[in-house]
Amino acid sequence: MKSLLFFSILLLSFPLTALAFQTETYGWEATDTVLGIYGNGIASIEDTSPVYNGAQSLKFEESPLGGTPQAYVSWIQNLNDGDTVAASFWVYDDTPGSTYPSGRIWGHWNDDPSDPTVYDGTASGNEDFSPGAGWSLLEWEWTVADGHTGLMVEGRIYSSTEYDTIWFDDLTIIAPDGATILFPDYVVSLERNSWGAIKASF
Ligand SMILES: [Ca+2]
Repeated sequence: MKSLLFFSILLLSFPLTALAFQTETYGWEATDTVLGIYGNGIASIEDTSPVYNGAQSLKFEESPLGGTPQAYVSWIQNLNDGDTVAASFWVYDDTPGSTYPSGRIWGHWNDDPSDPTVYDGTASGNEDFSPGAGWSLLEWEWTVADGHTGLMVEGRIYSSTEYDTIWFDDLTIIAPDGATILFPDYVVSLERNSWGAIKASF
């Protein structure tokens, strides 16, 4: 009995460091679209169709045609080497196979917590395009290295015709507890996560 009690205490005293992750989601149910855009992308709220979940999604179209427009959908800050960040979102693409438009999940480093336009190099991502049978899930996991502290998650559109359009919904981010996860409504997230640190950086 004594040894059982000791064993129970031993189990309870192990910190759950391996599980110290936070999960946050964003579904474009309010008015905020993106944290920023690179290239010829136009972001707006879709309130009719297609919507994956809830009443709204993010509509992302390309105009004029050129380059690979990127919608900045989440910014994860306060990262350290060895941290892992996982992101996923649903993409609506109804042109099957390799026919454009197609979506992709990608990322780049931004280590300046006060400026969402800073680019500190590619973080790569999932090489797969959305398959084009309607809604599909794209996901990727990054491991932080080389002293980077901020990761910007991109929703990309690959397009062949002006006004090609894809839609995003139900974004999920899983990051270490110590990180700050920012969504397009980031002022609210900042207040919730680390208002003091944010006030210091703006
Ligand atoms: Ca939604």
